[in-house]
Amino acid sequence: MSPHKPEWTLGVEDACATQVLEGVSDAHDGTAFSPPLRLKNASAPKGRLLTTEEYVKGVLHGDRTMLSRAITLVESNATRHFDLAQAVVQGILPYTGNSVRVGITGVPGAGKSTFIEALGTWLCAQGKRVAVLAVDPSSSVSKGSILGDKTRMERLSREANAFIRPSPSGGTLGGLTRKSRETLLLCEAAGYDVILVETVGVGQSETTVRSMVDFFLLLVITGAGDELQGMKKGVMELADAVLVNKADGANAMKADATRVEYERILHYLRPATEGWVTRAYTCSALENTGIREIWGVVEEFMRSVSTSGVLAERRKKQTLAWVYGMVEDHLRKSFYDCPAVAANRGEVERAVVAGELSATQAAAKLLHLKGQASRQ
Ligand SMILES: Nc1nc2c(ncn2[C@@H]2O[C@H](COP(=O)(O)OP(=O)(O)OP(=O)(O)O)[C@@H](O)[C@H]2O)c(=O)[nH]1
Ligand SMILES: [Mg+2]
Repeated sequence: MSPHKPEWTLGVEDACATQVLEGVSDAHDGTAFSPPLRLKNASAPKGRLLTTEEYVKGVLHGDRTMLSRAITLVESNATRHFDLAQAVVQGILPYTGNSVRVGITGVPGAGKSTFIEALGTWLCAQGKRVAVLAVDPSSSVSKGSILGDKTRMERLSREANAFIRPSPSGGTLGGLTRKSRETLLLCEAAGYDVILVETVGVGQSETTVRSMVDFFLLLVITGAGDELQGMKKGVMELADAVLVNKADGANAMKADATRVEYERILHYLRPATEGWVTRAYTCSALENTGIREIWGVVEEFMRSVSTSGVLAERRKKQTLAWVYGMVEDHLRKSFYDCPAVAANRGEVERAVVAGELSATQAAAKLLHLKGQASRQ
């Protein structure tokens, strides 16, 4: 694994805003972990782990290389990196909380990356610093979807005020959640005003991203007229805005009809955020229309929830949910990893299926085995 500049930087060495690093992939015990990434032009001492203070200072100075290194540390699955990473997160914590955190989801091909490129570039032109992260549970195979977005993030990746980081790869969704949250906090401490988190619209990753952002945007497209039937009601209930993308050319009218249809459905759904009405809009990420308007919606949302106290309450709840999420992950893992449980599971399962044991008795028996093992 080696750090590299993305090839879409077109050889513009100094103008490159992005050092794209691959996610960390290794065994959970850290045995296969590579040494910390060493970046070209790194301002920090090379070849060794830095001290907590060096990481914290580097991140707070907004040093992009140091930010990348701190993220790599947080993404490491090696136990020997864990304590240092946590000390760094602890150190930057007082400097977090000042950005607008926006999650963006949508089916593959909806135009999320193109939209992020358009929005991110526009925000940079407004003088904002923008970090783009991805949460992609499938990235252990694909090496992170953002890494594949060579053409679509080309402009943004050359912005001095942009920082793009692909999804960490490997590990469980729980592990991914922790890493993504901590990465978000690091970017915030490094002074990014807006954090855009892209996630593919499959399964649990939307819920994960919803639980770490302030504003959640659902990007949709027009289909053959049956697009709404395929849309899970659950995802729409997470959204603070629905944005119909690709409203351009011959598709513009259809996109507006789709928007009206979404508005109608949203009317019957529970809003994702107390005191906020989720509405549908159109845009064209390709032609750059509707981009500043949707940012206007985000700003209005932030004003409204900041004043009402809903934002503070949401962030508090998200942090607590994160704590208990980690507790549950740990409990689940320690249960399934318990040798006594593993040794007896097969027999208990057979007995339940054969009707010799009720499901309740079976659960009690396995938990008893776990309890006994923990006391030893
Ligand atoms: N006409 C039109 N095409 C668009 C627009 N936005 C994106 N596209 C095209 O749609 C395709 C998919 O865009 P992406 O940005 O890669 O979509 P994505 O949602 O990030 O896809 P995944 O990362 O695979 O989930 C590309 O060919 C884009 O050029 C738009 O506003 N109008
Ligand atoms: Mg994409």
